[in-house]
Amino acid sequence: MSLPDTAPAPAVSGDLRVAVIGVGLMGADHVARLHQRTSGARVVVVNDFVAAKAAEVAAGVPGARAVDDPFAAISAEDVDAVVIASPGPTHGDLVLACLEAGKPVLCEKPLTTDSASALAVVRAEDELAERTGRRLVQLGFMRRFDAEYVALKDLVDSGDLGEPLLVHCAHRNADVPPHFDSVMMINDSVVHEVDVARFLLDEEVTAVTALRPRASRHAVEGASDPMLVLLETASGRLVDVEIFVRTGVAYEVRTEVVCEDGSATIGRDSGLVRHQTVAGEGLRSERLTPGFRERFGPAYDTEVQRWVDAARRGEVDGPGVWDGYAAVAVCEAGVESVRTGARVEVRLADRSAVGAPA
Ligand code: ISE
Repeated sequence: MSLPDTAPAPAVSGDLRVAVIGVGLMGADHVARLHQRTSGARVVVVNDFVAAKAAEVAAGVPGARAVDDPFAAISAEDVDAVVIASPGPTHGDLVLACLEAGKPVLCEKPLTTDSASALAVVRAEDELAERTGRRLVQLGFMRRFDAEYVALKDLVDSGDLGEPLLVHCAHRNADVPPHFDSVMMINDSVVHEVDVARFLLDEEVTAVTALRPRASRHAVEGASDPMLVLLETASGRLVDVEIFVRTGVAYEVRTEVVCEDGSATIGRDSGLVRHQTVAGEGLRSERLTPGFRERFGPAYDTEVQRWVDAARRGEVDGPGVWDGYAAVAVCEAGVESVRTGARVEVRLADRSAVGAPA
């Protein structure tokens, strides 16, 4: 691949003109978000491997057009920046195309589907940053923009609770599609806790053990649902993740950090608490969040707005290419642990050897 010799156009004075690649659930959400709730941006190009879907989404956004080829969408002259929300296996090549075109990109997870190709993207962006002084890739780890996670991170960083020692996470979905197996439970779901662990603790995950207890009768054939995934960090902290994707209840994402002088929890859904007598029994109830788009809707809005603002300034303001690579490498170890039942060490490249962040 050939990267641009000169610095990519650093700042955009008018609206950031965005191409959205992949308009399934998440991509269509991003189109609506950019169109309705984001300032300083407009969607000009929409692409999907189902051409009719792209045409339908584009038709709902004045000034947007559908483009059949994702690479043509990226290189289009009137496109300043790109959102990638297509299936994971397409991400690596699309991100490389954005680097080649010198365009900022917000890529949904995963960066790529294996650590070797993810590292190649890290190297490509490092090389570009060295020559142009500019980074272009942001990963869609939206929890870093969620008000509760930000408050938790601020508290941990403040040192008020002392050193963090353990993190307990629960990640439960009411239901997922039939093809969602144990591998997807790691790559699509636990990947968020991997990023949360790295975000909250500011260190790398070095080993993963996936424990497969008795499966729920709702688990699909061959899948281990629920699982307990244990992450070890470089300084010896432990993060346990309960992943349970067919609870039949609601979307429950809770994180508790246990520190030397106290602990803190988020994700309790503590909104309106209702007291009522039903069938002669006094009940107290709270509404549980139905799904991740409801739970993290405001976080996605903040993420995209900050991405747009930063891209217009010629900067990246969020998790970058290394965070994407580290998450892929940890999940790769996690998948190996699911398959072998063994504790698997994460084979992470040396950050300094591939160049520090600009
Ligand atoms: C989904 O792909 C997501 O990214 C959600 O944030 C996560 O909670 C869910 O488990 C995944 O299936």
